[in-house]
Amino acid sequence: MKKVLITGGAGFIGSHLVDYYIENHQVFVIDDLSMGNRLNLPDHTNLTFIEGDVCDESLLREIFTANKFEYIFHLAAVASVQDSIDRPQYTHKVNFDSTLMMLELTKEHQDKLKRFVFTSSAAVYGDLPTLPKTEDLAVLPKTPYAIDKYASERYVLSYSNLYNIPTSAVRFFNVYGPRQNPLSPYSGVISIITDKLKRAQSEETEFVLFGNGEQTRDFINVKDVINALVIVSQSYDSLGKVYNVGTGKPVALIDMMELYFSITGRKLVIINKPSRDGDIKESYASIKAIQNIGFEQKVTLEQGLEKYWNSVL
Ligand code: NAD
Ligand code: UD2
Repeated sequence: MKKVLITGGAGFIGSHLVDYYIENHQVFVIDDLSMGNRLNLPDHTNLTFIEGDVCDESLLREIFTANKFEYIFHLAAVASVQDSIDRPQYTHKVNFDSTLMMLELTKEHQDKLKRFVFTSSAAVYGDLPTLPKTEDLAVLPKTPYAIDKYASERYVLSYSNLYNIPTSAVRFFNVYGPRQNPLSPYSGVISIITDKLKRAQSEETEFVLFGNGEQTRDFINVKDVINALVIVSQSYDSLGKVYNVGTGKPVALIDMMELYFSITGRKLVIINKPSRDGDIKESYASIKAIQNIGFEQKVTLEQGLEKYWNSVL
């Protein structure tokens, strides 16, 4: 059976990728469970779960020596921007050093490799005003998280050109769906709202709205994200390239909230506060490049919110 390695596979997006591969592949997950959860993973004979740190070179070397992977998806990261601002040295190790180390190991063990895919972020664009964001725009990474994502992404793509290793990268916009951890104030806004709506049945529940709610985001359902990852990993054209992963449609935060309230039949008490420092007013992706290799959005925001809500009831 073909082997797939998914770092960060016990997390939100990684666990959905595990679900995609698990029936027909031998799936290896390495995750230190700092944010992920063992319960996100299926109980399946095709799964090998390794609780460990992606910065642990001897552990990674052992895994690469014992297995020849067809696909490697490097998702493990400290995904919180605020955490990267609070602990830049630590997050640099996880968000950058681990990528370079994995690339070197991949170089030594690439016999069966079809693709190494790195998950970068729309954060690399910073707050430059040009919209929509196209992959060839100037970038302005402004936080340790964004800087490490951009540097990792460049290394990953350069390994394709310099050493002929099959690599690609993706820049996720605002991903939402089941299993996104809502516990940090910097968790995805849809996971925070979902968590609060659940509680709103029995008690009046407050939601702090930063800014006037007119800020836009490109919310993409995790199912579409998995589809995008699979397409990028299988396309020949995507070798050595980076792709935006979004829907191409800006949605105002307040409109998303109204839609969610009407789907659930519940409301939250909105507490208005000033915008967060550095909050981006408008953000959405150009998805022409990924559409050209076969991607199309399948889950509308309405369908995605409905499914998410049903999954938590
Ligand atoms: P997540 O936090 O749910 O998943 C990341 C996983 O990595 C977690 O399970 C965590 O336990 C694990 N991890 C962290 N440090 C580790 C370490 N040192 N060793 C091993 N495992 C470690 O986040 P997610 O939303 O699923 O994000 C997946 C990837 O996508 C990340 O690289 C993130 O930066 C990127 N991304 C996500 C979004 C989004 O909207 N969710 C947007 C842009 C980019
Ligand atoms: C996303 C990423 C972040 C970074 C950034 C780069 C997520 C979870 N975050 O931040 O990692 O890549 O893009 O631009 O993917 N909001 C509220 N109340 C809350 C929480 C959020 O009003 O309780 C607002 C928030 O101020 C923002 C919007 O909701 O205007 C979306 O917030 P988010 O944290 O989900 O995502 P974003 O785009 O700020």
